[in-house]
Amino acid sequence: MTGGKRVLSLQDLSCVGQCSLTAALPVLSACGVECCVLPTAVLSTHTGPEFDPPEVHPLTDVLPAVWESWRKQGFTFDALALGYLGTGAMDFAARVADDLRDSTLVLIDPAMGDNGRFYSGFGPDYAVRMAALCQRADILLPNLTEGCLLLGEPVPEGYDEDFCLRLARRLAGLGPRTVVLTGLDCVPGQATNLIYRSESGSAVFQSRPRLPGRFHGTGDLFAAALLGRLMRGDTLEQAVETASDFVAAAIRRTDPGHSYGVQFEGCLGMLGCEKRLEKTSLTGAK
Ligand code: PXL
Repeated sequence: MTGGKRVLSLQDLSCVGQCSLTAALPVLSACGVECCVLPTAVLSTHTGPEFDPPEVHPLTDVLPAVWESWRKQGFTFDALALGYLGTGAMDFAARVADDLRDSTLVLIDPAMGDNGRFYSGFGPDYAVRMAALCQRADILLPNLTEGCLLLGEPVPEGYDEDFCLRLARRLAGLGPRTVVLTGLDCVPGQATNLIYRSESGSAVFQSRPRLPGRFHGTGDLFAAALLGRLMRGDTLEQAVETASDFVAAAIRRTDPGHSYGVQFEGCLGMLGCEKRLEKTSLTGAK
């Protein structure tokens, strides 16, 4: 296999829900990146309150055979993205990250909670296992709730930039090279991301006006857009900025009556593929 960048997205397939794999696939494709998938479980919908409790079918027993088949064929990946896994896929995800470690960027979105709480079905034991997995991350991408849960700490109601910086430093202690804390509420009226690099101790805050409302799946969209843009050659700062622009545009585009996710589909063109196609048709190059 030759050509462009190829990533492996390892997370659940919520068949209806505009999250996890149904977000990663279109977003990475729009970035011009090949997205290979390993669904950890098939769910009828995501587990949010907008739906009935979902049908959940973990694929724990299937995953090792798929992985062995790929290993035999010598497949390689430029990046591995881990998201919502479920307890049945934690050990497998650790093994995949270990197998790929030398040549693959590992991005871990420790998807397990938001708004101060665990997602349905997860609890402190899951957070402890996720914290152990985080030592394998090049980039760790939690929201504030997940950051606190990973460290076994209460999620504060109000907090400032200093709190976020201390949280990022302690998350770096779990092992990742870079921590990107997302969707922070540390600057009044703004949604803020913090990029913290462990080696240099450097911290960059990026803020933009906070849009009203809470939306499901925005973390998954952000993670996929960030990774896609990195694969296209953006710096981390540029990639965080573009991922934020994309998610903000998708929220703005979402019909107020649409409750279970954001209608990001009309915003995919922002992610870069179109520009490349335009150039291709102008030059006639492949
Ligand atoms: O968007 C995160 C997510 C992914 N997958 C499933 C979920 C959730 C959040 O609730 O339930 C199945």
